[in-house]
Amino acid sequence: MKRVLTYGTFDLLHFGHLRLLKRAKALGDYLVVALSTDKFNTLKGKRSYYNYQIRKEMLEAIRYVDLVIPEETWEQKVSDIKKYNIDIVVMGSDWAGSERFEHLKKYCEVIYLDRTEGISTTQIKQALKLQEQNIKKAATGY
Ligand code: C2G
Repeated sequence: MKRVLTYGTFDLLHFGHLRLLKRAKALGDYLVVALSTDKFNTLKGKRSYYNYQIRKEMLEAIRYVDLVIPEETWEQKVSDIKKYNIDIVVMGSDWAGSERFEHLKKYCEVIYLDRTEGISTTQIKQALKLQEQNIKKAATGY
């Protein structure tokens, strides 16, 4: 029974997130997702559109996800690995080489999977804002 763990905010869930979760699960038999709480997001300098409960509900509906736990601090990763008997920590390649994950190699395997190009939560928010502006401009002329 290979147990996999990944971390993230997973706001405005999109196919980049899904492809990461699918590939992470394929590396083992059980996938734990440590989901950034709203408070921890503030620490990360992020403000999610959906709150923790909604983001947790959406992740729990994904067939690849077996358990969702809260990510509240940067420092909890080693205790997560021990508490959930994790064999592999998986993150997208934007985290490759980060000290926040490299030091975990003393406790388990750490694998970085290619990020899905052309999609991000930030991109979705920007596209929606632009669309809103274009609609307003078409309606009002400015
Ligand atoms: N991801 C991806 N492709 C994308 C967007 C995201 O593979 N187009 C991956 C990220 O690399 C990450 C996961 O999906 O592994 C979740 O992305 P975010 O919610 O943006 O996670 P992040 O804010 O990087 O949080 O302690 C670590 C942090 O909690 C990670």
